[in-house]
Amino acid sequence: MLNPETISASNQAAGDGHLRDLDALAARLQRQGLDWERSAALLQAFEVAVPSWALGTGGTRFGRFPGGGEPRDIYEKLDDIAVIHALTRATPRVSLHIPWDEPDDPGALRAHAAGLDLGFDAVNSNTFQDQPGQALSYKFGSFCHTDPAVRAQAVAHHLHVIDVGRSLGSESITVWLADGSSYPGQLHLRHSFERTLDCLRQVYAALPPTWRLYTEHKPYEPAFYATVVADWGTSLLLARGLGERAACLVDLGHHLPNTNIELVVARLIGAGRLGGFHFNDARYGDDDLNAGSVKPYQLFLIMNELVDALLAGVPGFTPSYMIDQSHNLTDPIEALLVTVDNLQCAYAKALLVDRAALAEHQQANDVIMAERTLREAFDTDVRPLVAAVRARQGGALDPVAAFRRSGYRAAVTQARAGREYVPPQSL
Ligand SMILES: [Mn+2]
Repeated sequence: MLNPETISASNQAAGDGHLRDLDALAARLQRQGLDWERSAALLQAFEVAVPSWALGTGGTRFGRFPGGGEPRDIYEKLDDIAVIHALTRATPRVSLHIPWDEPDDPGALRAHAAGLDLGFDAVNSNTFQDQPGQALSYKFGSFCHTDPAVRAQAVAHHLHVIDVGRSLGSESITVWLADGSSYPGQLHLRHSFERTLDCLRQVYAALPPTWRLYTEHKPYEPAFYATVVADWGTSLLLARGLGERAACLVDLGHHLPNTNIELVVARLIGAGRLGGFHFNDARYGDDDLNAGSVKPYQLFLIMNELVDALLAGVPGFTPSYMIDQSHNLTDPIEALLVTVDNLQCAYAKALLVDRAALAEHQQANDVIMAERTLREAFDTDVRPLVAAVRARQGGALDPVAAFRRSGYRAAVTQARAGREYVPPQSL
């Protein structure tokens, strides 16, 4: 656990400069007629789940370069997530992957999490790999497979994941399917979709009444020719084919270059089927970089759609926010702290958009002023506001600085010696 005195010492060190910056920002927002306290309250309500697979060093096909003190089991992963939550006050839930982080005793894990002030978000299934001792292979797909016995095995796995999630207190399941074909002719395109929908119907029928089911689209990889759930349109077809509690998850890295992701988000909100996000960033493909690191304006424009829907009270708008990243070069805890900060800053900027002015400019077709209204918010340095919101909940003004001051990494590097971390692939 992180010593709370570390956070206050770090905040003390940054205090003077922070207060001057905060005063300047408050004065600016007041001049603009923006409601500072309302924005702060909405920002404080922004929460994002941390995936259980992001706490160790990831890797690529070219290699993996592990750092010190990587968590060796799900209990140690929760310890690390508790540190992130203590510093940011914005990550109170864990998104668990089955079987990578399947607990032997879900009740014990749930109690351990509660002791750390953590709960559980969506549970994630895995039918994109074969597990030791598994009867049938997913080499040629799971839900889309031509063999009904493989499909039945994949459905049974999902029912098991729901069972585990139920004992942990989760209320949703995320299904990411690697199903698809790498060569033309390999799969019947229509039939493979129908088989997938049929399997998902069986999983949906087993959902506890309060649960939601999310499907995540991905244009390519590991299937290189035709992925069954290749795009948001297919994901929406699945949601509509299942029922009201099925919705679409948008992984920011799962789009082809130049895709207008904020438009995808707006469409899914309009359809009442935006389930949530896997936040990350990408320059080329599914890079799994820190959210907001490469395309911060895109992240802001996505957040702008989310805040617009929130403030408009769009019916059924209850998205679930999760991170999905791989950390190959950086300390995973620090990378996640940076991501949470980037998400909070983008969200804060979206909260500061003058929506009344924007609506007027749109109505009047004043293109220059409409775009300028968005840019005005994006160009505002909101870091003092974000830091203040964190600090008033007991978090750190500068989470990375506080983390480095804490000596946590050095301590766990000593404490966790002796058993090796087994890295998963990102979803
Ligand atoms: Mn994902």
